[in-house]
Amino acid sequence: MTSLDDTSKVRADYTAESITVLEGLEPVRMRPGMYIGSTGSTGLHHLVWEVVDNAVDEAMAGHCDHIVVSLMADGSVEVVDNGRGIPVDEHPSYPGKSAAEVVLTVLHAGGKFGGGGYKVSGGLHGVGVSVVNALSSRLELEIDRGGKTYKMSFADGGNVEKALEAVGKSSKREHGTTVRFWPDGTVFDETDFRAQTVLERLQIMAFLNKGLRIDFRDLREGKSSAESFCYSGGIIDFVNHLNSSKESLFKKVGYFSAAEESQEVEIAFQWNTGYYESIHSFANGIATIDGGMHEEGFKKALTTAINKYARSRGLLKEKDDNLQGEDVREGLSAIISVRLTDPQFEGQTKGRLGNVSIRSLVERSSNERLGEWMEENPKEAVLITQKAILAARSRLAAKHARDLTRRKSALEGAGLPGKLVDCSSKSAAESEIFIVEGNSAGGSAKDARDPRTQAILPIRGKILNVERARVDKMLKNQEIMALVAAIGAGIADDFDVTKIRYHKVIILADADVDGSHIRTLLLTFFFRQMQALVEGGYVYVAQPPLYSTRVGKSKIYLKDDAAKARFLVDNPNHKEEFQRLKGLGEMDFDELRDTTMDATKRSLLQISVEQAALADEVCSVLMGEDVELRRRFIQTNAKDVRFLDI
Ligand code: 0RA
Repeated sequence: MTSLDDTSKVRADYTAESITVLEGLEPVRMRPGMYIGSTGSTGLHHLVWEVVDNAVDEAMAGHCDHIVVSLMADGSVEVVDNGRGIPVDEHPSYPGKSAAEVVLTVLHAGGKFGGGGYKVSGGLHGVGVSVVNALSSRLELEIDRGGKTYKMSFADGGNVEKALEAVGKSSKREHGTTVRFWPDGTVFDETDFRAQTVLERLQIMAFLNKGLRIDFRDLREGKSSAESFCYSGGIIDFVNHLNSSKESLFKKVGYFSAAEESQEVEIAFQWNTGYYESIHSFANGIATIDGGMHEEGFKKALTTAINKYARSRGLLKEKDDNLQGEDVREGLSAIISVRLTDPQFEGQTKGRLGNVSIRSLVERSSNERLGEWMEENPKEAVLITQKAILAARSRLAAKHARDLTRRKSALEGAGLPGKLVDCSSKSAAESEIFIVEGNSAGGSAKDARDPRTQAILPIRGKILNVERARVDKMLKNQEIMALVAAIGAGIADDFDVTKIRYHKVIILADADVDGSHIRTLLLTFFFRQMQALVEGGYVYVAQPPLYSTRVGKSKIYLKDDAAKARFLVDNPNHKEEFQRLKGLGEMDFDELRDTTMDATKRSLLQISVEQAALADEVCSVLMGEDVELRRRFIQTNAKDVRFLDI
């Protein structure tokens, strides 16, 4: 029984005279949201997707290889394809009406009527071109089929203005359809199309339909632009595109496809050296941003396949735990594209594919083909497995470190780093920790402190470059771990600012270039791993003075050159020499106390998020992975390549 018969059956069932039977396209105009989601910008663009999907359906059926989408100067949109052309003969169920008229004026008549032809079609958008007609103030149709060109036009939401007529011999193309529509300004909140939105979708359509050329033209006033998308590699090109700004783990992109009677799957995958996973999945060309059964099937199979490989090659030993999904997907870029007859889009935003049958197909085929692929590409397989093993180690190390910092309840003082000279106060609000560069400075700081409220943590040398290191490495670094344990509030996602043991975390480093380097690294670390600490205003930089001089019997300290100049203006007869204080380590403990640590005399700089972010940026550029960025930065700042001057 066809859907058209269904409609008449439902109508025959209506008995109550109070029920108004909606005719033709009326329901669409009454409740546009039901058909295209909204009458805002998203709904407006749905009109384009609908027509393009119909053309792409022709391509999927193997009858079309070129689509041109134009945003016209008069506000209309034109979609030209070289598919079979909408049938023009009389429709069997609608005596006297052409099939084209039925497709454009009967709901759900879409591409599916006539029994044959379409295996699958864009589910969500597959409401039919008649919906586009219903929501347009005007629609023009031109069909080339059987050597002839036919024309037809509609006005005001799908009323036939000019019946279908043959206007001559086909000259421009052998066969195909041109739909041009003017979105109805009385239906939509706005009728301005956004070129970028259209472009992005067309590019994805081109990636998902290997070999299909899709041209885009923006012919609106002042906006002229044109793009052409065609990918001979299909989703393999898509994966390369995703990875283009990253460093791939190996050149090859993995690919396989599988099909059953009413559903098919196509998957391309590659790994990069990064730590994020980016899997994009589609069902009938529609993005499933919340994943669903197809993604589940692939993920499960991938984890199984890599574990199996790792065991069979002895890369994972008997005593080792299995690799987890997140381990094997670290750095993975993949496209999963499925086509099926009756896609079920679920969830609040309809972004999840719910068909259980597709999970089975994807999982079965992935199990088989991923295993084969790894056998055939041993170099790549080993690289992937090693990366996954590293990821697993990193995950375990991170968990271990988090557990450790969690367990070591700060106030008990258990597990505090040996190098920490803690204060006796248990009140975080009045406690301070000085992170001091170098052991000798640490020594004088210990003598100079107020033992009740001031703690000292000496750190040695340059701490690890947190930008380049991965979490597990960072957590193995003694200086970092001492810092994390001393502050006592965890790290990264686990960082809990309410648990910090000191309300002032003070960086105490020399005023020279090395000191500035240490400050930049520490601030970067705080910005990245303890952001709430910076946001809460708990991070400070101590400012030891640059100069000292004698006035009578007492010694006075001057913060910087400006302070020295001011002093000389105020004391024109000052004859004593100025001493430039070199390093913290060279100061006596009382000197350090009076200038830098004594809360009544010192000057502290409270670090803002902006300053920390800047440190992070300087760090990223100077020490990050992007060699090119670093080269450019150094070239453009050649006069003054220094670390952040805080
Ligand atoms: C109904 C049946 C067939 C194709 C189409 C509609 C069709 C619709 C659109 C909309 C834009 N471009 C289109 N191209 C085709 C099947 C035709 C056949 O079996 O020959």
